Amino acid sequence: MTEFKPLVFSGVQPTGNLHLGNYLGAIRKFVALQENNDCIYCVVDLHALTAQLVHEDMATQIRSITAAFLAAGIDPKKHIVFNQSQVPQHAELAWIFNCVARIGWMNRMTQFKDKAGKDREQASLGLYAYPSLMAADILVYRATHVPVGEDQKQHLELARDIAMKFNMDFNEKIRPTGLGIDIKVGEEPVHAYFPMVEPLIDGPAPRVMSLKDGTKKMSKSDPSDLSRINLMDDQDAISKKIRKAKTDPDALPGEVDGLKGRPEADNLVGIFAALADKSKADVLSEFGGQQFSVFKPALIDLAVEVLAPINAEMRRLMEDPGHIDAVLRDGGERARTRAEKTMNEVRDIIGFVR
Ligand code: AQP
Repeated sequence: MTEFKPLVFSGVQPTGNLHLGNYLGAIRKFVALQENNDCIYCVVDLHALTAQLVHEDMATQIRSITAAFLAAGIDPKKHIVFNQSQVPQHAELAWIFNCVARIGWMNRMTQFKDKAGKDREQASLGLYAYPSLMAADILVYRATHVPVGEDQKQHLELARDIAMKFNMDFNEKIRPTGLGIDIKVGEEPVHAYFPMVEPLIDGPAPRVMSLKDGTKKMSKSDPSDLSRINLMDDQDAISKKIRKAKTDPDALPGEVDGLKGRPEADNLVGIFAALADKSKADVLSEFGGQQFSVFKPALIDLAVEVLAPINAEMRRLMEDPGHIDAVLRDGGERARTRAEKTMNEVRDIIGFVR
């Protein structure tokens, strides 16, 4: 093998209503990538237990994320769509990665610090180990490319560190199997079993911010529903949230530089640009000099135009949970076959008897 076969993997947690940030930062990229790549998209339900153990209706949450994938245009026949708990190999590889990753690496993860908050002693062990399970999600398929929002960049760097340490530590055991590819780490030749994953973060909206505070990420767990546009929001809700979105008193600038120090204006222009598939400069050449009283109604029209068909299709799909479950079961079976192949190779590399 001269190089790893390109494979796209990404996941979304079933932890609440999907929002515009999830859509623009992740799901829309998933859809675009399926044109020219082999793709695996996962509803990461094991991750959903890390911040909150008991969920009122986990099954509906899983189905709703799946419905969003399908409604946005992901093809579950050409690619693989499944929920993580149907493939136990993710958790098995995560255990091995828990033994590869170093405590010092985990201590640097900013998402753990943000999510655990002040009362870190009360956070679950799962929340702390979350990035190790995420590395396993990707590497159990030896995936090479991972489309994510900017908030996941640090976790992907950790996945690369884990892959590299595994490759180096087991190098003498991997080499005779011929299962990897030869790479150089500095001057040292390494026969790498796991690829160095490439994050795909670019795009017009790698980090969509809260509608109430342009310095905070738009997030499912923000207590204020007015902070985000949910994919299930109807036209009235979208319109109300954009009308109430925080802004400043100035008119929009004519150039992108003029957005500096104006986080809310920057965010709304970025959302417009992403929804319209344009650059921020294009949006400002149209709206520069205009007040928000002119810009916001145009943004409402655009958001409704893009999101209404997805919203309608999600609602239609959610009326047939049997169909969604069948998609997940079929995807789970196909994912399991691939993951078990990797795990057999990993078990052999480590030297487990099987
Ligand atoms: N605000 C955002 N802008 C751009 N991309 C985003 N993503 C999340 N928020 C934004 C991307 O969406 C994908 C799925 O995210 P996730 O549900 O697995 O976890 P998350 O990043 O923790 O998302 P949330 O919405 O902020 O959830 P909570 O509140 O539960 O933490 C990822 O690719 C993510 O980068």
